[in-house]
Amino acid sequence: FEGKPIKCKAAVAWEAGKPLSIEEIEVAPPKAGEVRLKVLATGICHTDAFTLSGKDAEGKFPVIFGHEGGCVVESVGEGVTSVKPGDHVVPLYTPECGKCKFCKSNKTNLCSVIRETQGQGLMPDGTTRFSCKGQQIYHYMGTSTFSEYTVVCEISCAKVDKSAPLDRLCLLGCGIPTGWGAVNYSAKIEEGSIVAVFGCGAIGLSVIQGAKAANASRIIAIDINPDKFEIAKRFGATDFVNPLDFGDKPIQQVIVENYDGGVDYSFECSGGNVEVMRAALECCHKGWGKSVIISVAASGQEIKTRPFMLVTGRVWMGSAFGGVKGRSQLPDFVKMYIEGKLNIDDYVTHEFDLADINKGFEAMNSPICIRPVIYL
Ligand code: AHE
Ligand code: ZN
Repeated sequence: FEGKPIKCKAAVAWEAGKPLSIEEIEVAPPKAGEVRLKVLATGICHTDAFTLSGKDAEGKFPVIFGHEGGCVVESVGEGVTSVKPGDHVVPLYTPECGKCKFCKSNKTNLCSVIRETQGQGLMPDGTTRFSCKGQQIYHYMGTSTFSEYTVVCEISCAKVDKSAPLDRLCLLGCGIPTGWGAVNYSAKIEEGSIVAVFGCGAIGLSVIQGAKAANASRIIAIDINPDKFEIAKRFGATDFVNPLDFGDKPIQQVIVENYDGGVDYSFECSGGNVEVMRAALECCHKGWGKSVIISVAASGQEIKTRPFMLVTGRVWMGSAFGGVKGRSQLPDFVKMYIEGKLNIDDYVTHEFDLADINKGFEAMNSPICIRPVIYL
């Protein structure tokens, strides 16, 4: 297991709020329980941009971002048995050790054995595998896919079918399972449900796909950008509501009035707007409506509602990575994709080479952008 360091290119974020810079970095060999991956393609998620902005309470710099990777195993550290060189892997920011209290519970996917060091940008032994110009570079979300090579834990590797293209499977690293799973694993909606989706980005569209797969009777796409409605329709939305069409009237009131008292389930995919989170809860039907918070709000933000909204039977919950236990369940998503039951291709609205990764971040601000895919 005496692997050698690899020199390669990576997009390094030296400090918050600055563009990424393409650097030659050194990637140390994987230690025990670790795997070194060649990254072929990666998506950019709003969470990468969010942490780059400096608003993430856990943000550390310098760092290599990226958590939607399509990868091939280059080498494995001591004791690694579940993957071997040449295997195709999607790295997981929510790992699955299979042994901890969380993994043993069927109520959660939040495996916690490496969560503390992962949040500090470190591998479990408290060090990093990346260096550049003599400086240590932090890992991000246990994945760091904006690099030609990365090192992740074995428990963070979802092995995937080699017959599906990695430049599409990379989107299974975050956006698609997060939305689809929130519907089918976290909320577990029933057939015939009326569903409201706040925000039609990659997460919202995945909620829409998931709700359609679950045979929801109405899927209401809510967005302040009407350009989103055509794509939402393609993914399965049946109704469209633009809050800007109703002046000062709170959108929750519009939904409650127009949908016979409100929706059975709402999913908040707004990109961290706490007012939208409130609206999503309050548009739920009295007695049973359930609202799922999915998006990430800036450090210091808080949600609120009248307690009466909960006393009268609404439920407020959240979901991370769609409640998906990655190593055991990501292969199901790959199967759905191969069988034509899960749309991934239509998410890819922009494509860039690593050298142009900052153009990918700029594209994220465009209303027609769902996901940029970066080729490494
Ligand atoms: N670090 C932030 C919170 C970030 C956060 O909530 N991350 C989501 C995934 S975002 C994917 O694009 C998540 O799943 N979190 C679960 C976890 O264990 O981090 C903060 O507020 O400190
Ligand atoms: Zn993400």
